[in-house]
Amino acid sequence: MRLSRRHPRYASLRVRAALARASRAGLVVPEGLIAHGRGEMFDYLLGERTTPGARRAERWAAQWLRAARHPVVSINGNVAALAAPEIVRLAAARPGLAVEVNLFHRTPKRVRAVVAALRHAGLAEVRGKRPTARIPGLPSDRALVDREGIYRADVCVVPLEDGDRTEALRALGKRVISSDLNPLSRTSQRADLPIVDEVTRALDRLAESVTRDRTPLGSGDFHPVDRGALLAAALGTIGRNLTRRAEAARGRSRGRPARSARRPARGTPGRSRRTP
Ligand code: PTJ
Repeated sequence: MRLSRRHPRYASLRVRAALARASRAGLVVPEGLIAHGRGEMFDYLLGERTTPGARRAERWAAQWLRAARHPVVSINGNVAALAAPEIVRLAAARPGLAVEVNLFHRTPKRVRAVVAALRHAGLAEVRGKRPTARIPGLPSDRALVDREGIYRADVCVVPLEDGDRTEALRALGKRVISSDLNPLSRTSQRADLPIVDEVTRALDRLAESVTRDRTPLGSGDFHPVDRGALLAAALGTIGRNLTRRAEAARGRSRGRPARSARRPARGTPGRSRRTP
C-alpha cells in the first residue's frame, strides 16, 4: 500500500508500516506491535514531542553514560527495528558503550535478525549473541546476558524494557536508565532514571547530550536524580493536555443545546426551526 505524504498521520503510518514489515521478517514479534500501539497512545497523550521533563532526564542520562565505567545499551526487536541509526549514533558519541542484544522472545533466528539490523545501520560490534552469564532470579530469556556486557555493566540503558528485568538489574547494583513512553509502567516506576519519551527521540537527544556533556569518561561521579519528579512531570503533562482538550471540547459545545435536545427521538414531534 502506498502512503500519501499528505495524510495528517503520515509519520505515524510510516513507522507502523516499517514495524509491520519488520514483523513479517521476524525481527519484531507480534507482541511488539501491541507494545508499539500502547506506546503510541501515551505519545499522543504527551503531545508527540519531547517534554521539558524528558529533556532533563535525557541530559542526566547522558551525564550517567559518561560517568559510567561499563555502560551498556540493551536492544530488543522493536528497538532494532525503530532506532538502529540512533543506536549507532549513541555508540559513536560514547566510546566504550557496549551494545547488547537481549530478547524476551529469544530464538537464534531473531538474535541474528537484530544483529543484522544493527550491522546494516553501521555498528561494528554487537554483544549477546552467545550468552555467557545469567541474571539471577529472572525466569525469562531476558536473563541470558554477556558476562563482559550487561552482566558487568554499572549503567544499563533499557529501552522498551519489562519491569522484572529492571528490578533484577537494580538488584545486581546497576543503575538503570529506561526509555518508555508509559510513565505508569513498572519499568518507568522502577528505573533509577526513567526517560518518558519516544525511543528514537530519546536516543537522538541522548547522543547529542553525551557529546555536549563535560563529565570525564568513567569518572564514577553520578549526578543525583529525582526519579519521582521526572515521573510526576510526565504525568502532569498528560493531565494538562487532557484538561486542555476537555476545556476545548466544552467550549465547542457551549451555547449549543444538548445533543438529546437538538435531535428529538424518532417518532416524537420536534420543534420546527421556524417556530419562534
Ligand atoms: O523483541 P523482544 O522479544 O525482546 O520483545 C520486545 C517487546 C517490546 C515485545 C517486549 O519487551 C514487551 O512485551 O514489552 P512491554 O512489556 O509491552 O513494554 C513495552 C513498553 O514500551 C510499553 O510500556 C510501551 O508503552 C513502551 N513503548 C512502546 N513503543 C515505544 C515505547 N516507549 C518508547 N518509545 C516507543 N516507540
